Amino acid sequence: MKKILVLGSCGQIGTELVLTLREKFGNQQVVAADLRDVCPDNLANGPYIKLDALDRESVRTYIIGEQITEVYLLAALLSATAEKNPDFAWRLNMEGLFTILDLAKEGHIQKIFWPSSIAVFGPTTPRVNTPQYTVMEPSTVYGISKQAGERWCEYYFNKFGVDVRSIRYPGLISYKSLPGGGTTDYAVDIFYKAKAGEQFNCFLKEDSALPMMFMDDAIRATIELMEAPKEQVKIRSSYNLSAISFTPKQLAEAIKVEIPSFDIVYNPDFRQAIADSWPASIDDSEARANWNWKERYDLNKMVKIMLENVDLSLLKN
Ligand code: NAD
Ligand code: AKB
Repeated sequence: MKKILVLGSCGQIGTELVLTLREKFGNQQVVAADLRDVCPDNLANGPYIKLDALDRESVRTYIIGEQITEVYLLAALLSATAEKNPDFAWRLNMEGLFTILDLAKEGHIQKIFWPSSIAVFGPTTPRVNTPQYTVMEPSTVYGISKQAGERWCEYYFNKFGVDVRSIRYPGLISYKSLPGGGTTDYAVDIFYKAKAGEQFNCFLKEDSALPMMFMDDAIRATIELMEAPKEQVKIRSSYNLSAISFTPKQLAEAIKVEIPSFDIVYNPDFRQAIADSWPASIDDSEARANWNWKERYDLNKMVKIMLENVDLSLLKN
């Protein structure tokens, strides 16, 4: 029987991933783990453990002792936060991965999910419809760590048969928890201001196009990839995945259809350079061909759902 550990479970992806995995496989089969002492209310329908991804011995003891079969490793520093603390970002983003890859190599874990990002691409990558295989010269510490992680995942698969699966997520948009320090966070923050009836001060330029995805699509893609028969998972570095691409101006216009008084101003900061180094859109034909990926949410559908559901009280926690 499956016993799943989601390490880094209290963040933007983990919160929704844990709940969806529990619906699918049973509450007791999915353990949420993060740095917090106490389980947050929204994950209280199943087991929670305080676990530091950097504490190799504790992670090993827990996974071996509890006979965990699958690990989703989400603990990381995202692009904007990582630029402020590059040494720690490199350490966090790499060491936890080796701990989990080694456990799988030793036969303690059957399957791993490790997320990569569009940040693996860089300023010399073709920006439009970025192919799966192309020039990759990331210019952020976050992107360098994700690219290195991809190489190690593929290496552990080829050399040791480790069943590791990965997606290069675009910017993810959701309302159940707040984003954790990325360059694409503006596309979530904007909804809180729109709903509060306040002006939004955007940290990217109005014409800065980036690949994005509604969280429901991202969670479904993650579980579809993890449940796909092994032979269909032909890429063991990480899959390009796409759904929507838009600029801040296009997003603001879609919000104005729902809230005509919505107002936005643009004051680009250090995150603009990060966005400029990333693709504007992604070619994900390999994911579509290998495991039948297809998105369900477009810009307008996503905007309507976000405006209906963003909860301003989340900002107070
Ligand atoms: P997040 O920052 O919202 O959540 C990360 C979680 O990890 C937090 O709850 C944090 O407390 C926890 N964590 C940090 N250090 C830890 C440690 N040492 N031990 C245990 N837990 C620790 O991030 P997210 O948006 O949920 O992203 C999860 C993963 O997906 C990351 O690897 C990120 O790079 C990747 N990703 C996210 C996006 C996105 O748009 N959200 C896009 C591309 C890739
Ligand atoms: C970030 O902006 O850092 C993340 C990502 C695209 O990896 N959302």
